[in-house]
Amino acid sequence: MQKPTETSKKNRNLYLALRAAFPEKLSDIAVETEDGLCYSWLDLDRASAMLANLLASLLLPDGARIAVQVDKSVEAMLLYLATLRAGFVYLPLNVAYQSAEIEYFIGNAEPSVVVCTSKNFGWVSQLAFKAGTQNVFTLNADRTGSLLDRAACCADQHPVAHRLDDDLAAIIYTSGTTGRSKGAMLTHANLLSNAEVLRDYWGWRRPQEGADVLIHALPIFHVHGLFVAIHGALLSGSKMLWLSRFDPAWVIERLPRATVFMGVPTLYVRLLAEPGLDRAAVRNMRLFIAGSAPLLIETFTQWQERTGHTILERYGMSETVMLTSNPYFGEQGNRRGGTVGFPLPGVSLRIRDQEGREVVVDEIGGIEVKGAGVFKGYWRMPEKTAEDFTNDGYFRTGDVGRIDEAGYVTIVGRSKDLIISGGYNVYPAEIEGYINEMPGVAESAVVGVEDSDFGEVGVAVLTARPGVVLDPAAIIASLKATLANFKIPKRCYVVDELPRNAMGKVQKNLLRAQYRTGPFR
Ligand code: MCA
Ligand code: AMP
Repeated sequence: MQKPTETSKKNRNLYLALRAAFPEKLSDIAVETEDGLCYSWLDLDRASAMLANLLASLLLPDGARIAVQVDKSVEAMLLYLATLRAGFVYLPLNVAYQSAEIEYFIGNAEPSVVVCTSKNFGWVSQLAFKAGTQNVFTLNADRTGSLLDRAACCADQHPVAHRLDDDLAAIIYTSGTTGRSKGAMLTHANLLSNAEVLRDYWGWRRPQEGADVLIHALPIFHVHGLFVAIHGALLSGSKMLWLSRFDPAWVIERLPRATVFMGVPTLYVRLLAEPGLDRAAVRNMRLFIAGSAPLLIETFTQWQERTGHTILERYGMSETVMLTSNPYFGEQGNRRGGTVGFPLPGVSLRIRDQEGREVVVDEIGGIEVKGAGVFKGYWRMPEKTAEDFTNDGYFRTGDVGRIDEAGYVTIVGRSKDLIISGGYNVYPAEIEGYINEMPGVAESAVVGVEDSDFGEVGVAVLTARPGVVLDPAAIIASLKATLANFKIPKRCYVVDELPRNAMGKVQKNLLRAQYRTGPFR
């Protein structure tokens, strides 16, 4: 066995790096909510210490997972920081998930602690106890619940747990093209290295350099809102104007006091629909960043015309954190609409064709990546992990793209059957699985079609068993009772048969073309 070197033994807990970046004046405001509630940097440190002490007092095993399905709140962010601090593994879950989805995540991840809202405590705790979880706490957006009650009795100092680069910090579940969701295991080094690269690449300003102010309007159970936004602000000591949900009017009201905004394309589309979005509103803004889904060139151009700002589009994944970005600093080049910019420092990105040959400039192929942000593997799925990596260690993203002469990467499609709706991923295979189980359904296909608000939305096309008359509205109602709301197809059609190719495979491209438009939601 290799003897650990001094560097490899150093405490590499991500929280240490975030904490070290807090401004000197800890009494300054770190987070301000839409209700005007303010948290100082000292508050963040003390409250996360109290929560970390609570977690530590539970005598959890090493590597214990802390599963959290709560509404967005500053306290939920503090719980994330506390989990890092105490050295456990954070497992955020979309609030829209319903019981079948939560049962799978809890069964698969076997968390030692589950935190849910009081409203869901009945069914979530039942699922958790059944799966062997010993501790279930509640946390509500109004700062009530057993988690904070218990933490209130804990000390507000906490020695940051010793963690190495390769130790897990978080598991982010991403759905699979076949079968159930996979938990992407992200380490302290994955998250910290990416956060440091983005801090420098996007020119985050330290308080002494004029201080950035971030409008945080994204959910905090996915990479974008939880890591890219929060780490960016904390690692530069920047204040966050915290919104519990995205409301375009709230954002516009805060723009004059802000310098940075991050959003999925739908947020930009909705902001453009507001008459209050003008040059005066954005006069102090430094940077608008978009990602998680393709930003339409129309949105990019309209934004430029209306605000005078050029949106910086970047590209990433739950498995890799951020991979590419358009430049911030002018000397690196222009921000080009329709592209996702250059591979970030430390990211090796290549494009290969189906035969595994690296393609030439402007030729299309599968995007493969390597770098410090690339995850450790899928939780308890070694075969799936092995399948998604090449022999020489590149991760196959499932995205299809090209690189132009100047080095800009453009994503032109996906080899994975995936719909990205308003920045959320929806896997047709999962929805089809549920529809196919419904009485009277012979088979189904779910396809993504263009949508002016969400970018893309799902449409379900299905056939009935002989002699059965299916009601599309009843199919949708039944899905709504089972699945997270953003996964529900916006339209549903019953047809005589699904188009197939010579191999018998459903031709989803034909369905996409045929059902591109239709009676709207
Ligand atoms: C809500 N609905 C949706 C979506 N959101 N339908 C399809 N796609 C969606 N994304 C539906 C609801 O089911 C409901 O339908 C109706 O729309 C209104 O719901 P509501 O909750 O009021 O919606 P909203 O509050 O307006 O939410 C829209 C939103 C939200 C703000 C765009 O979806 C959002 O915050 N998206 C951001 C997702 C995100 O952060 N992704 C980053 C992933 P009904 O009325 O029929 O019930 S991280 C990632 O992708 C990678 C790593 C990366 O690169 O960042
Ligand atoms: P997830 O890991 O579930 O958050 O989703 C990651 C996927 O989102 C990627 O594999 C891409 O398909 C997509 N994605 C992220 N950013 C962009 C972008 N700027 N443009 C196009 N697709 C994107």
